[in-house]
Amino acid sequence: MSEENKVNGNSKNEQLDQFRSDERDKHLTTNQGLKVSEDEFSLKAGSRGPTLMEDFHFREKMTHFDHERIPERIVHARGYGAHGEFELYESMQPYTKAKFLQEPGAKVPVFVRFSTVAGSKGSFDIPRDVRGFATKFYTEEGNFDLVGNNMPVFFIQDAIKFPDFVHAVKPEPDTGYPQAASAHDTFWDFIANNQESAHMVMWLMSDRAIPRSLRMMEGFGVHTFRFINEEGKSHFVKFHWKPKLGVHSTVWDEAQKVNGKNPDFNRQDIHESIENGDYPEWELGVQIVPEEDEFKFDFDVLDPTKLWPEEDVPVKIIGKMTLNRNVDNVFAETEQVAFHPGSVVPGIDFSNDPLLQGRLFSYTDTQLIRLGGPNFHELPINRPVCPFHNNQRDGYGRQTINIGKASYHNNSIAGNSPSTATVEEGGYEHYQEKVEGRKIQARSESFKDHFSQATMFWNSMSEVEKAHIEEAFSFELSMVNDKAIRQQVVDMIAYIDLELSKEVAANVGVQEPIDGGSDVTKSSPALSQMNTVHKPDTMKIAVVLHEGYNDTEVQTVLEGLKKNNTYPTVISSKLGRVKGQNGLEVEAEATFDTGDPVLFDALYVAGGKDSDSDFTKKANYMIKETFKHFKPIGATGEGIAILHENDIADEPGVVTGKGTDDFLSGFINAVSAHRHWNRNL
Ligand code: HDD
Repeated sequence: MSEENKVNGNSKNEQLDQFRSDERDKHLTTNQGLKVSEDEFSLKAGSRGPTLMEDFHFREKMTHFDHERIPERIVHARGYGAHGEFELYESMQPYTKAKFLQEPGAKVPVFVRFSTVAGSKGSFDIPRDVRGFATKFYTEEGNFDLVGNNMPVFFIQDAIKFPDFVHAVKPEPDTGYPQAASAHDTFWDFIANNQESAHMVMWLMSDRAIPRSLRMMEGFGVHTFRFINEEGKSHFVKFHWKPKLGVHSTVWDEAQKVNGKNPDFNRQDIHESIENGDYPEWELGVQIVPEEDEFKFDFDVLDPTKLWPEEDVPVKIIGKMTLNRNVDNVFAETEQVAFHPGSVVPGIDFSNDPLLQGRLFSYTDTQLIRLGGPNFHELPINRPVCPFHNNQRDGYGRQTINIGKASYHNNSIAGNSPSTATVEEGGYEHYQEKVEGRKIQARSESFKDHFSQATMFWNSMSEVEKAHIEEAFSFELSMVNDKAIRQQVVDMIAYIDLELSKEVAANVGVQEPIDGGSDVTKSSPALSQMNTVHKPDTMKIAVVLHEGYNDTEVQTVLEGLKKNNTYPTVISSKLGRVKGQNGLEVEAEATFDTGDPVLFDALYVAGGKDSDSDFTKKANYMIKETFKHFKPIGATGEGIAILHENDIADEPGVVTGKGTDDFLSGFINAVSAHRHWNRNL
């Protein structure tokens, strides 16, 4: 195990250490431990003869290789995982008896897996899609899995529709495309015919669906859960993750280009930030509603297509999660991790949300096929850090060697052990909710308003965000071949906002809706990304220069950028050392071919006295693309002349000057702002 992995007493890390294997400086052996003397040539009858069955090393190596793949997840196949810890700020003792939520300062190890939903494992990182945000807390009372998304609501209200929804969004069965995209007929046909999706579709068309970084998105438990305290009292609770860096997104044109230039953009971004020690952090927030207030809202708290506006039910920040260690092995950890919303600890319980109820079945079922049997809980990444004992036995891949005769309950030969625990001893007791009703397959009346919160979401958006939503609807529906589906969706949007539906109708070649409109005026400012945190930290800056640049200015700017915790990358016509006019040398780490502007958050053009027309042409491309995506641009020295060719020097977020402190602070301010939306484009 590498030294840096020996992090301060993290119990999960210590447990994983028993399973780590470092192959360096070791002999190559078979799986039976036999040292191998030849690994390049199979055993043959003569050097030009046939391979012999007897070659057990060849057979073992090949058989293992042939079985290296397991089924990818039906959804959330493309994931990125990392380890970290959760630290509690404030005791939740009045609300829950969960041990890891009692003592301020208490820490528990966590493992997080982020994911896209629709694409397969080898798809790209920034499709327009929901992101999974699944956290496993390894607590002393067992694993608690918070299996959430980066959007607080969902497409459907009842789990029975999940297979239908997923079939609709996946590549169409008769063609096998499109990959990782909702912009196709079956998805929108599903939406139009299952209008409970209206609110979630607004989120999906918003900038939230194309995050700049996994480190810059919120997470939500989505469903209403319960906190149960020591006295057995229940409160309804919703979970939130709030990123310390704020919520930031790409723009659609940029996202599409990133997917080609670097399909691993998001995973590389978070991997590198952890390696650099810029640990991503989120604060955990809870919204708490006493059980007595269940019916005080104009929506049903059990309906997963509804959120609790933060202005009505404040988010109480109770702790912080820090991701501080990348995985050692993606398959062993990120691929084999098995989440389950039903993994809870005493003090946390479920609500009757019919989507949650169905999920409680689905996750175990999927792991059985995906991980090949009932012993997936024994895989190192899935093991709780507390002991586990029961009478479950055998099955594929069993690792535990249970000793003794008794594997049943009740017994006398083992003194009736393992024994159940009383509630006082930490035994889990399901909340004794009183339930009455007829067995019925129906949607509750209280679940029937599909549009009010969709309109509230729309009302809460800034003009820029609204424009993006309109463009997203227009793009997606333009990809739908069947005009009738386009019409149906536009008619549906009319019930969210009539004006929006008219604009989209005009863009996608269908009739303006006649019916529709909404009288919902409520908005929730917390939903707009405009009201988020703005910091320069970890922003990636492309620094474009050529031989003969102004050494003093470039040096000041490069140092200043680093001091402000941004990541500058020098880009020039070719890799290697680039000389300034007074002999300073900086290393170009990317060329115009590899350092495309869509891969950076901002651009600084320093130019150079010796630059040629090819350099200027490429620098101009960098400027145009960066400008078009509303990102900050700075220029000093010869860079200013190149900038002037574009006639944008007076535009917002464009900073010029000498490489002095003034220029630097202006540029850093522009970088902090992230995007400058009020540009003349
Ligand atoms: Fe799910 C995976 C989140 C509804 C069935 N889901 C999965 C993952 C996340 C979510 C983050 C990836 C876990 C990982 O990284 O391994 N799912 C959600 C959220 C939902 C939701 C926030 C709605 C609020 N899911 C949902 C429903 C069902 C499923 C209604 C089925 C009834 N989800 C699955 C699954 C997956 C899964 C098929 C695929 C792989 C896995 O479970 O382990 O069982």
